[in-house]
Amino acid sequence: MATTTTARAASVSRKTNETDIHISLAMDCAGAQDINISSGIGFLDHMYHALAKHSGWSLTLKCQGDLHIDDHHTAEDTAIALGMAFKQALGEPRGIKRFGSAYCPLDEALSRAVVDISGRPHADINLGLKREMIGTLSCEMIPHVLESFAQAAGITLHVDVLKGFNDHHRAESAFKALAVALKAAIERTGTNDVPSTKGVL
Ligand SMILES: [Mn+2]
Repeated sequence: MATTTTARAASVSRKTNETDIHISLAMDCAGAQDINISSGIGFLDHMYHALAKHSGWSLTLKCQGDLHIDDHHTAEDTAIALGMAFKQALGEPRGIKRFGSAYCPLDEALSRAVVDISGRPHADINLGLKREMIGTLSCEMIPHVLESFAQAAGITLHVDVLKGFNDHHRAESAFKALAVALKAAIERTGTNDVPSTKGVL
């Protein structure tokens, strides 16, 4: 059976009374990536940029959020919309490796991410951040961003920061590990197989 090599891409718009988000995601862009992130929260942009860069994605993410209240809705809703875009771009999980894992260091910090494109959303996130904020992003929102992404993407995700003194490094190494793990999990096998004993994901 012929295998599909259709470019995996999606656009998502998500508007509520709290946020107005537009995302374009293309997954197979290594070597020609175009990344343009503007959430209104600098450190969140930095994390999404790292995620896109090390996943090999092109990603445009624009959010107009209610930052006059706080960072919560913007952080959560951008993660939900990105998860929706991921799921939509991937389409039926056929002909991919399904599992991916990675360790990424950033200087003294070290993170591990393990991904299963399972269709069963589950997130177990342990970042161990000590600060209240990094820039204008609440540290409590950083695991919530990863949980929200996993929920919307329909994936199983375990992220653990294993070492590190500096919270910026801890968070960034976590997003980089996630990126590398996702890149592995969505890698094409060259078959059209559904990677499950059930025959469906
Ligand atoms: Mn950094």
